[in-house]
Amino acid sequence: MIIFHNPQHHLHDGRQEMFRGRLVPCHENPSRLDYVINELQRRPVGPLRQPGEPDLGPLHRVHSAPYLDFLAQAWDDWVALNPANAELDILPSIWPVRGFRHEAPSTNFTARLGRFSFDSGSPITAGTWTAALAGARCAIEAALAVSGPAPEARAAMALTRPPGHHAGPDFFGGYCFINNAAVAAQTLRDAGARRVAVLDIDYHHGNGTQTIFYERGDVLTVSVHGDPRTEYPFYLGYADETGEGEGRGCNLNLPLPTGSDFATWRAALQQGLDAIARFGAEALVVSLGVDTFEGDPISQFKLASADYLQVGATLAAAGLPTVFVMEGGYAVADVGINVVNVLQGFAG
Ligand code: SP5
Ligand code: ZN
Repeated sequence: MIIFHNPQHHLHDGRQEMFRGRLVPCHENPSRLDYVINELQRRPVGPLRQPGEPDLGPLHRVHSAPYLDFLAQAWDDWVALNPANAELDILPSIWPVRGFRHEAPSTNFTARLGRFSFDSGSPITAGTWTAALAGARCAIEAALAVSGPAPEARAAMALTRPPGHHAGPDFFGGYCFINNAAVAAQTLRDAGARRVAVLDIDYHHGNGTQTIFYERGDVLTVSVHGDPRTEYPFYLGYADETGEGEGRGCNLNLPLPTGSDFATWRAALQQGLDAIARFGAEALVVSLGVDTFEGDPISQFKLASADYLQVGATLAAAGLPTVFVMEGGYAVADVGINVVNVLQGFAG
């Protein structure tokens, strides 16, 4: 297992997210990844590398040009409005819901910010773009490492933050800006895998990944997550969302009730893996969130640290070239143990 870690992740460091009527410290903070790196130094699972400068084609095939341009320029635009803004995070406060014009030609920064986002929990900071772009490089490198006629490894990981699975073709939210799992899946396709599966085991539905591939028949998206009737992101992730057009039958949502234990969760995971085998995937991307952990402060499943060893072994049994992509997990001191347990279980 080759691990590509994002050396610039610290540059994304939000101060506050909007949470139940007040601004609270960001759950998604740099210490999360530091805990994983520390645990990997204690229990190595393979070489730890920094990404190089791969071709960014796959990034541009999953996100729109106006969205990427907006993200790249957002901080400079924000500070240009008022130099004092340099001390503040960027948080959206207005969105074009039903009845508004999504393509309105508004040039106002706040208007554009709302056009490209869906929640107020995902601050853009001075280094967000740099950190997110380096994460995309990790995803591309990890996918390339398992690709081609003579892959360097059977499995690789993009160990990065900010996470990605809530980010769609042209929107950020849920702490996510660039959809690293989608970038990895696109890279695998571009490198020759005819059919690719993305298996999202973060606690939250991978709405961004679903939306990016919803009308494509070459990428199966599967997500096991808290039931959106009660859990974030609420407006997507139901079992009746199965894909459209060419993508009909190529999206599988497995929502589970709040409080689900490992036995329940594991049965859903197996259902997802069975669908991936039937689809005939030639490569697998795992959106690895460990916010399914019993101690997670914002989630409601009951997985214990030792369970993640079994999760890794179950994923390995699928027998596919595999790219792990880091997503959520907010019980920060346990994130390292839980992630490395998955990787160690996978390695066997
Ligand atoms: C990548 C990822 O895991 N993103 C998650 C974004 C969730 N943001 C909203 C959090 C709201 C949680 N509400 C739960 C109440 C717990 N007391
Ligand atoms: Zn999550």
